[in-house]
Amino acid sequence: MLSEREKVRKYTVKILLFIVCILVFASCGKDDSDNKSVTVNKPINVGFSQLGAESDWRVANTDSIKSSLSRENGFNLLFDDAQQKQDKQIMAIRNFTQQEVDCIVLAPVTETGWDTVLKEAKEAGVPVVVVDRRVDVENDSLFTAWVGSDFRREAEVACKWLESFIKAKGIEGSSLRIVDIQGTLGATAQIGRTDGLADACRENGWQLLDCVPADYTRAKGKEVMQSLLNKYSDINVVYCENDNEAEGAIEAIEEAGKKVGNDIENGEILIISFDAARSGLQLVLEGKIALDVECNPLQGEEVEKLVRQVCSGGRYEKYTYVKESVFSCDETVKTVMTDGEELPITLLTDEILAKREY
Ligand code: GYE
Repeated sequence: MLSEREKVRKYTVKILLFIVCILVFASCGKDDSDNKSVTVNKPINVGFSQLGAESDWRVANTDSIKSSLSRENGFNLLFDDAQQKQDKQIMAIRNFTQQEVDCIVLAPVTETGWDTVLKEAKEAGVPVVVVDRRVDVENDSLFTAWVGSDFRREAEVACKWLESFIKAKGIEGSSLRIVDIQGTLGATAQIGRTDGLADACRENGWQLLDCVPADYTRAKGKEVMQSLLNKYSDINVVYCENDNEAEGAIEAIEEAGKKVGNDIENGEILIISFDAARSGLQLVLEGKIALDVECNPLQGEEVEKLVRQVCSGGRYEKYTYVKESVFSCDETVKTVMTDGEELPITLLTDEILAKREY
């Protein structure tokens, strides 16, 4: 028989052992969950070099990418706005590389001049995802992937529409007197849109009076249009390489006492534009922009997907094109053929405009 003292001692030992076990288990559990939270919640560090904030398109593009690469989605985003200056972008990329981010996202202002800094990023093992415009580098392995639009195709769509439009109205191609208000020289969007128009003018016998850059801004678009109106008295088509330039050009035309619209046989000046941001679409609805070819800035989701795949060693496409459509205030042309496909021209309505996010 155990003595009372012996019994108490045994119980005490049992209780102590039980407490020790609980503590050991609890601390094991804690370590485990801490480790897990470190692996699962470790944010992906991304440096995003955006070229500027020159247009509604650009602002929408920045917002879209920022909201996809957000904290809630597991990213730690370093953002740099280069104010349309390539040297600022080069500095930003160097900084991101030195900080050893997991990935760099680059929206480049122009195509050339990236070889050295992209080599530095590559040597440091930092992948670079290019968005919107392209980089023209000696070796494509200097960037990991690209997502954006086919600017040359956008121009072809615009020109096919113009070709069909004047044909339907019985207007001679040779009577078109076109000016091109270009984007930032050397940007992929400018190159594609300018070249597409130049080729169409050559093929169709349209007169291309002048091409002048306006940096994709409303202020410059207005300034350039004012000087073009002083130089040429009989412009009947203005091809603006984005909506903000179109806004400025329309303002200049109206201030000069001229009218914008589709009736070029009766002296109206027909405006073609790109982007189809809300401000541009508003002008389409008012009949002031005849055709607005959409350029989709909502690239955040694609960029997020790419960055995740790149950082986790998953599979991804080197080039991804975003989806785009075309809007007009006029029903004359219902579709245009592009790349063997029939692309519908959407007649703009209040409902469509109301749903526009940017
Ligand atoms: O059309 C313009 C912007 O590169 C597609 O840049 C982009 C262009 C866009 O400033 O509005």
